[in-house]
Amino acid sequence: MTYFEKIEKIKYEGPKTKNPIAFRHYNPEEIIAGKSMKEHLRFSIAYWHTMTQDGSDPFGNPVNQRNWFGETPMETAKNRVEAFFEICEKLGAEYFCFHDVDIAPEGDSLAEFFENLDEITDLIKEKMDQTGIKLLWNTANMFSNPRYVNGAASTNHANVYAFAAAQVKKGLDLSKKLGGENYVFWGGREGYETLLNTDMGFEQDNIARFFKMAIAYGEKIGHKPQFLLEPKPKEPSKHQYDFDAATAMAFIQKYNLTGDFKLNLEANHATLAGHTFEHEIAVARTYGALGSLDANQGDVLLGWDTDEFPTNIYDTTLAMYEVLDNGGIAPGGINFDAKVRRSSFAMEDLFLAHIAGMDTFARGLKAAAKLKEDKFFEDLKAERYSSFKSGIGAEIVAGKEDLESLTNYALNQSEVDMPSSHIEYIKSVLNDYLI
Ligand code: XUL
Ligand code: CO
Repeated sequence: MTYFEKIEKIKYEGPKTKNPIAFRHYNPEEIIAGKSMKEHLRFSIAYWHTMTQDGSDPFGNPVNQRNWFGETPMETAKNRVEAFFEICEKLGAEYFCFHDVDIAPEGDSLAEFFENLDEITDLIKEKMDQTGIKLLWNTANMFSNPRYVNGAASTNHANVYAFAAAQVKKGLDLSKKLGGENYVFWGGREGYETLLNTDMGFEQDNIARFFKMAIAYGEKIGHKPQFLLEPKPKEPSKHQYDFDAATAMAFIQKYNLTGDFKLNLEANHATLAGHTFEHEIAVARTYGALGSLDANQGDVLLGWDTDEFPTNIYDTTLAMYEVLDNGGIAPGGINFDAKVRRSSFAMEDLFLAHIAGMDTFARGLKAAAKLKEDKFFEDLKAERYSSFKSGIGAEIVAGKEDLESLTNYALNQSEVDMPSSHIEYIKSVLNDYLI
């Protein structure tokens, strides 16, 4: 059975091709900076946006044309597995990610949901074995069901906490079954509406207890994927606890989760928090906690999570530069947490959108590798901080100075002659790497 009859396996045809269903920049086996492009990029397809998103918005009905609907929710779920693996294979994406509710219907009870998950993951496992496609991460959707109206691990109701725990236990069992390399916690509704009725300290302690239970269960079943926390400042909560990378790191450190948790950073979440994507990646990298990336982009004119496919090579270049500086992203990857625009409702748009995203990251990788080879940023930074390499600067870095010794030093200096940063020139030269 094929769902995309007219689409063959996507090939690299080079920048000059006029074939829209071909890569113009992503050439999986091409070696860049000592590794193949596919090893650098570790592309992953998100089950939710690709398989379950229907194109509806608060003002409009579903528009997406999809050919996998069956007679029952389970039949649809099974068809989706077939169609999904066809997409991954044809795109040459070697990883995928899912929420529990993306792959199987919840049914009428938690027990029925778990049975459905078992049945569907049997199918998924078969497909993984046939194709070699791997699970980058899975996660539990603990924000859509009405019970999670006040959060999951931060809920005010202990029974809700138990339901959430059951979903995560199941998620870890499925991660073990499918060999998941990472396991994500995105705190969909782990935040608050108003402090008037919220005990923030208690809720955060409960979230930490929840994570410790997940770590303990992973140890018990002998399967410990890399746990990842995905920051986002708002949406759906008015204020989410994992606001940004720095806030998430403070949480991880406060509760002694450093060895077990890293971060999954998403471009549009960064911009919602008032940061660039590269800022968030750099924060994680400097903490030694860069885990994985959710690739997408927001719209500068809109203040919400539009989850567009990444097409901005400036952003992907600076993101990939951080990844190269980190020595790579594995065992994480680049997961397209991105959805086609409402007016891109045709089946083939799923391919066109992913090709656009993969090509944009490929261009970013190539530009970042060239910047690295030329020591573009290294030289700039070496020059900028050169006063700390010798003399008083070297003494400061070696921890040999104190406020008194530095006061004596400063009193004997004439006013500092600060050099200009020439920022505009730097940006102009950087542009030459992008085209
Ligand atoms: C929501 C979001 C999620 C997480 C997984 O903005 O990014 O899809 O990636 O729950
Ligand atoms: Co995400």
